[in-house]
Amino acid sequence: GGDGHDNTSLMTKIRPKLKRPSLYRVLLLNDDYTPMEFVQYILERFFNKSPEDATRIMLTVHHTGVGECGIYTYEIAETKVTQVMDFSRKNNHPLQCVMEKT
Ligand code: NFA
Repeated sequence: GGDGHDNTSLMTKIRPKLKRPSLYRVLLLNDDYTPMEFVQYILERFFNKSPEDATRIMLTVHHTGVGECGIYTYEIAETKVTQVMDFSRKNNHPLQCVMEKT
């Protein structure tokens, strides 16, 4: 039929209904043991931060308990969290990385 669900009738233009992807904030959480330099390295390696931004974000986490590393679509945010958690565990640091819907 030509009711818009198919492409069989003449003069039917399809406009795919595109939905914007939900966005997720990736956060680092403070702890008493992870070295500051390790957190800065994480921010540079996994979140492509400049050394200056990495220091600023690390200090925000240190002083407030939490800080934003970036905002991504679900799959990318999930990958970042896994990369940070795996790398921290491999280096015997308790650093926690989480994501939250914006
Ligand atoms: N609070 C940690 C320390 O004093 C540093 C840190 C910063 C840890 C940011 C985790 C996140 N060594």
